[in-house]
Amino acid sequence: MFYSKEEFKENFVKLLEQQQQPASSKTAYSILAGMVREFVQRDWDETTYLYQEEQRKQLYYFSIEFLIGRMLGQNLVNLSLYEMVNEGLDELGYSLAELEEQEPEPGLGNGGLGRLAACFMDSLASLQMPGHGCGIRYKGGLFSQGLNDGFQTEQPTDWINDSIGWDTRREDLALYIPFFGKLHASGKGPFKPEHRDAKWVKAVPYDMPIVGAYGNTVNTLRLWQAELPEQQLLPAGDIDAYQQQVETISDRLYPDDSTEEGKLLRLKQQYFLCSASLQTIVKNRDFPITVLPKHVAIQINDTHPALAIPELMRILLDEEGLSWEEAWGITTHTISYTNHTILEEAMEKWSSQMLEQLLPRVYMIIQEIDRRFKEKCHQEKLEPEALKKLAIIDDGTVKMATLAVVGSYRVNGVAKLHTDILKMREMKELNEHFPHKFHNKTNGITHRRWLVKANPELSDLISSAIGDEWKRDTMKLHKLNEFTQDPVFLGDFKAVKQQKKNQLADYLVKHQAVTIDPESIYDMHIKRFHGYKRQLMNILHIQMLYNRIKEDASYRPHPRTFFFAGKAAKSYQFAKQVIKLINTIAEQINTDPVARHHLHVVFVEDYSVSRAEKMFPAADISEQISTASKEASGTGNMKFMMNGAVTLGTFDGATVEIVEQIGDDNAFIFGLSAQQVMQFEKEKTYHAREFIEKDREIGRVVSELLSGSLSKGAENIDFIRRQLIGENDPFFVLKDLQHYARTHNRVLAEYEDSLAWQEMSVVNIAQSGIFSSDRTIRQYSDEVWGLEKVHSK
Ligand code: GFP
Repeated sequence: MFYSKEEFKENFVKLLEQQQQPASSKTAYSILAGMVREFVQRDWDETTYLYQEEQRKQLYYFSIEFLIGRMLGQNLVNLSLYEMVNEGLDELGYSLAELEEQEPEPGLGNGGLGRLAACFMDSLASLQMPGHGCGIRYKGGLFSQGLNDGFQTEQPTDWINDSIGWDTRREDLALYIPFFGKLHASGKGPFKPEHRDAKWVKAVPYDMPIVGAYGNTVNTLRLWQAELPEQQLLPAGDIDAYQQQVETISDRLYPDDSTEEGKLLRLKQQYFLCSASLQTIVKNRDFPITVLPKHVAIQINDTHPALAIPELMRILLDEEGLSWEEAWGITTHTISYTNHTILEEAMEKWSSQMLEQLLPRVYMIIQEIDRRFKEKCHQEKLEPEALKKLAIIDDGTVKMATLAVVGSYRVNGVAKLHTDILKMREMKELNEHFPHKFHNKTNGITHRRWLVKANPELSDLISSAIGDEWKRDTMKLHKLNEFTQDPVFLGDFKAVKQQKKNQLADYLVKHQAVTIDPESIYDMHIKRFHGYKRQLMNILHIQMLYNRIKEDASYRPHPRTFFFAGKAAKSYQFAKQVIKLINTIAEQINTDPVARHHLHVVFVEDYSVSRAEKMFPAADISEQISTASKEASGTGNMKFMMNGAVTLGTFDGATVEIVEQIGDDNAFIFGLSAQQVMQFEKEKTYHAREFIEKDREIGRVVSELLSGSLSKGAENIDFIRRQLIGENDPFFVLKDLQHYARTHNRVLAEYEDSLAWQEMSVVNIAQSGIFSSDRTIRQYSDEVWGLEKVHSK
């Protein structure tokens, strides 16, 4: 333990001296991380003890992803030790930033959904609320991304073997999960099935401390690892093969589900997470099971953990011996559900046959939930179409979103627009059936990582102007509104932004051998690759700009660097082709003797939390250009805003609420509205071909694309061609393209007026407080979970 800089230095040096090897950065990192881990342990034990002692209600957040990022720096920030340790190390000749870079980064998430879960963990602990995460300890996480000739490559990561281990193995809490097998009725009386010939998997929890700021709360993120069970539970046959089968359960996040085998593996992962987490909650309780909802709230993050509903029913019925009515009452007062998307493809559906085979008892319970719900709906005399929509099991598939709504006590969308669309359209029938279930909880982000940690220069500047109360209460950022016209403050802000831009430029030289112009405008489109997120529209616009520079000698715009970063799912060919297209266009532009002085396209490889921390603070422009109605919320939009980037986007997701906060004058909004998109979808009156045929610029760029000159061989754009032409451009890329281009021109003109631009940036920061995940968590707690603050120093 250390409480002063001198004490820290003394301990650190002592531990260094005990090392056999020379003191590399890696060794120094391990020593420092070990010291912080020890620091945290005492508070962690105390928090755990207090939770048991006070018997306060606990929240368990079930999520297939937790994109937590590196822990060392954030833990130091939350412990208020960052500056002290930074100075201490500096005096010893070490750089804390460099040591932080040594930490292997867990790739336990893909995009916004997983990062949201991580922000929520931070907020729960910092608000001193008893809330814990339950997830999977994927050995390989998501893949790490590389580029080969502009194509995405995917390599497994190995964050576990390389790690100092923030997490602790809890062998004492290991559990066993049955898959496959057959059910047999046992004894007389109520049906009590015996599960025979099951294939057992051992679930071992690894607990990770989640360190809260401003107090001594340390919550737990429990990640389950799948292992071979003990001898007596092993099946007959080839044990090595069985071990391999078992271990794949916690091997990768989102295994390829284009095959039946892949689908089965995903289903196994989901049940593994739900069953292990629920079994521990029920087993380790110290209250009667009938009062579970008084002591426990479970939030399911999207439908991946929706099997928690039938699994909790199974435990209550078969292991606790409750009646169906009692069990259903408890389940539907314990579990609540967050929906993150309305995209048809992402609304999970499992084949009944597969479910029945893999999880016979759970499937039987789903059938009974469905039967009872259908019976109720029939009594309401609904139209057959409505009945079909309300069915949980339909056409040989189980609709997980419907199951999640029926089995939860509250259901929420993640931004106002998204919740409205859920209520009015996607889940209209369910909302009518359960009128009080649906509510909105607009997402948020933790300012502790995305501003205090990622941008200490800006944090200091803000504190120098308004004091540092905003760190505890981000609504206090409002006070910055008094500085939006202050030329000195605006000048200081500009200098900080420049510093962050320079830092990113240096980082890219070092890590990707890319040189960019720090004086250029940094325009960033960073998120997972998807058709609706419209990276394609962005790159087609860049190609239009290039064509204009080549054609018109008088068009020499302010230099801009366009950044792209994000991963495409392994089997998502369209998205992978967009990545290739971006890199092909990048090469053409970046090597052009004229164009390269005005445009630069950079694809930042292997996007991760730590890279994001370097990018958000350096951005001038935040691209939020999804097809309106498709992006449930977005959280990158909030990270950019908080760092003073100005939004160029559509009226979609939480961007609508961002604009509500800052006013129309402080953002650049373009394109179809959600209403218009939905109208076109309904009436089918949009024809992409007309844009190709009638708009000269669009026609040109599309023909360049289709002729193969932009793709180095037309076969590389098969899927893009299919989407734009064959499927009539379902994301309205060509429809919005010209409006997007005109809006870019407006952005450029405004950027030239430096003071006005800084003013817009500062208004964005001043109004960003409401998008802190602390606000979101308070709302969940007040309106859904009923948690109480536990203790503070
Ligand atoms: C998904 C949705 C986003 C939303 C996040 C968190 O994120 O609109 O902000 O969940 O709710 F699409 P991605 O996984 O797509 O990034």
